[in-house]
Amino acid sequence: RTPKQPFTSSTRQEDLKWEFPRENLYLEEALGEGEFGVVMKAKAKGLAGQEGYMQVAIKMLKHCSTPSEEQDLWSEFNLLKDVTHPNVIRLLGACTKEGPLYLIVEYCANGCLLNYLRNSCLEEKGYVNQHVCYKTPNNNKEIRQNGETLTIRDLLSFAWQIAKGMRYLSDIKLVHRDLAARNVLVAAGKHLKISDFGLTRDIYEADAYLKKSRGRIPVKWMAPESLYAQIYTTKSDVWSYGIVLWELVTLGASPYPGIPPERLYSLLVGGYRMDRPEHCPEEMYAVMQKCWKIDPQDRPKFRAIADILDRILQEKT
Ligand code: ACK
Repeated sequence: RTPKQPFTSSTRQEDLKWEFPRENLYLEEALGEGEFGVVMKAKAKGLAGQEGYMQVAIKMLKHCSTPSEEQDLWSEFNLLKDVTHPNVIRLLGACTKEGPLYLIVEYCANGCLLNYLRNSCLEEKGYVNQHVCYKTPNNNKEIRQNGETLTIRDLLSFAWQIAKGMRYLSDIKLVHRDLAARNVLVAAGKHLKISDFGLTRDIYEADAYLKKSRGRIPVKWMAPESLYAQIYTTKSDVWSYGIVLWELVTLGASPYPGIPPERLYSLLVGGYRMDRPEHCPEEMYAVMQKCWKIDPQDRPKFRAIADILDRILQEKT
């Protein structure tokens, strides 16, 4: 694997091995929209040597997207070509010729983790605790309907799967930069896949990536050094991972409820951290606290986090 090449036409030519005939894609409904992208459900005929039709998701740009957003989608394409891990979204092909860029990725039947959590209830000690269907400022439902009933073990397994996907990304020296429950997908069988690589940047040589300015900034998921100095490393991904753990145990609540984003940095530097949520196992809160150490070097590696969760899960069987 070589460092990511600058965006040139030659970068496009190598893409032929991923090329999939556009006419063999049958677009269905939109699954969702981001700031500049659209994700469509689709069927692909004869993809990856398979006979018949395969359910896939297609990532594409909106009509109003800018050249820089187009470049982000190309960069996501280039990164996804090199990633193969069961807990990271898999690229299946692309349409790069005679039309807009389409990235064909595996379809995750249960959508994004944030919505999935928000539609779920927590089963505790053998009964469904309807009131652990958290009331959050933007999700003020007391009892969720038609969702999953999850156990603490499910939540620990989710935490473990995300840690394994992140361990892999950090091993290949990729910094995600936008790790959050909204950017993790839930496939059948409660399998999680880390997604949304649009902002991911290669850190092959440099230890940190200084971001260029972009639109919406996910302040409440960001490490203090990212907020203050736009420094993004695997260690800032570890901070965000701690926030994802908090999202897991609150079934998708919004972090730092009631705190305006502009006050967050000074609170964090002053030592403020979110409390242990109700129903959060002590060991899981201990991991969160380690992820939120002010000095990035004091935060654990994803490898260590995955090992801790593996051990907790084994103890719970
Ligand atoms: O919760 P959702 O329906 O699941 O809302 C988001 C939306 O698109 C914007 O990201 C859905 N989505 C994105 N990628 C996929 C995929 N590969 N499979 C299924 N749903 C997806 C996501």
